[in-house]
Amino acid sequence: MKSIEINFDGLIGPIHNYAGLSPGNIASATNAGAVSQPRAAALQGLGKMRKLMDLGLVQGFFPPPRRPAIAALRALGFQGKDVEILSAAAREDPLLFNNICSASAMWAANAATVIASADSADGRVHFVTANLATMLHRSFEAVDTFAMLRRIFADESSFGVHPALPATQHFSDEGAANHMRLTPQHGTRGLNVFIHGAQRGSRFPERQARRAGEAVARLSGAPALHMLQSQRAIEAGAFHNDVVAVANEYVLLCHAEAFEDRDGLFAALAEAVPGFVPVEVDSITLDDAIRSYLFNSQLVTLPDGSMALILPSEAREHERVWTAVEAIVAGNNPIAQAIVVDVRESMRNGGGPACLRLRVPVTEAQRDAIDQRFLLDERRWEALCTLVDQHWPEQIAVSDLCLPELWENVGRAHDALDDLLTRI
Ligand code: SUG
Repeated sequence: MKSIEINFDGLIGPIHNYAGLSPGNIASATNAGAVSQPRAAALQGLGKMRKLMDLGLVQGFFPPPRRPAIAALRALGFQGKDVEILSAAAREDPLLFNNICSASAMWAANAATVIASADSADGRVHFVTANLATMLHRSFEAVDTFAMLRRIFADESSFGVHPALPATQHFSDEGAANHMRLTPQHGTRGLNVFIHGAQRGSRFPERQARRAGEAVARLSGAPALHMLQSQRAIEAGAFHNDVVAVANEYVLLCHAEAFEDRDGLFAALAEAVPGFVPVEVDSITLDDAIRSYLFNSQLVTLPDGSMALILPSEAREHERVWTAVEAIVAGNNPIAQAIVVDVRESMRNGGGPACLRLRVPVTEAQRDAIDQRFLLDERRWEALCTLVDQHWPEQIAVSDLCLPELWENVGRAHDALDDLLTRI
């Protein structure tokens, strides 16, 4: 059966800001306290979506959850009207307050792990919502993400949407950012590779537990391989595997130091995946990889069967990295083009092109079963651009987060989005 992959990008929310909430994510720490540009950020994200549509790919989007996350504050005992709750939290616990103001749901690669129907035991596409248990600000996403996935993928004969695993270190789960599916082609049974961390005394948190991948494989019945991320990569700032590796169908593009047991992984893939092509890069350092986000590219199959790498502009501006990109494109592998996109506002929080999207492999029938409002065509894309232009704030400083005027503006932007979703 013909299958395609749909990229669902997180629409960057109106409260996008730089509060420096992710230790181990070097861009987030470096830009802490900078002034953000939510409108430009969301338009950059929409520009990337448009580029993929223009390449002939099917593109979806996820609406941002409402922020500040007042429901999370209510669950923590804050009471009263919305504005009273926000004022009390901002006054009594500024750190918690910044955490409930994050627009981090934009990084849809962390929303869930997706198992293709060709791999699952019951022939449905499975989504296991990520608990994002390691970072407080990200842990608030799971409840909204689960509800959103149930809404968009509501057809239970096509899709199985699972709630998050228990939100503890034992099962800490950052979703598809630590999952790679290797297969001869999208519609064929593949091997699901789950990359995890471990408690190794690293200077940065190891955010993915092996047990999370094991649970996802059990819940979906998918053939799975569990491999350890290299400690050096984590210590260099690769807080998710998708900062040092990306796979598409039978191709794995990765940094030479991405995995603890590189030889074991390559041998297993050569055996399990007919036609497996590794494209390993050793001409740049891990530090180069993390600064440029070369491996946080989207690797996509174009309608003519060739592959394209969708890279952040930071990779184009880095001399050694761009030389490596030119060698990849000229090399003996299916990657035929390198296409540069500007997602700088997201990059400054450590989110490149691949972080901003969740890949959903579907058959034609499954594609039709998706809530069509969330699949973009020209008209919907234009409508989202107009919405952002009219309602997203131009700038936010971290100190603005506690201003009632900002809460009102952001609330109106979310109301306008909800209204658009009833008409789109
Ligand atoms: O979880 N940044 C995100 C970036 C996620 C990137 N995703 C993937 N690699 N798939 C994170 O660290 C920064 C938010 C702040 O500091 O305000 C943040 O959450």
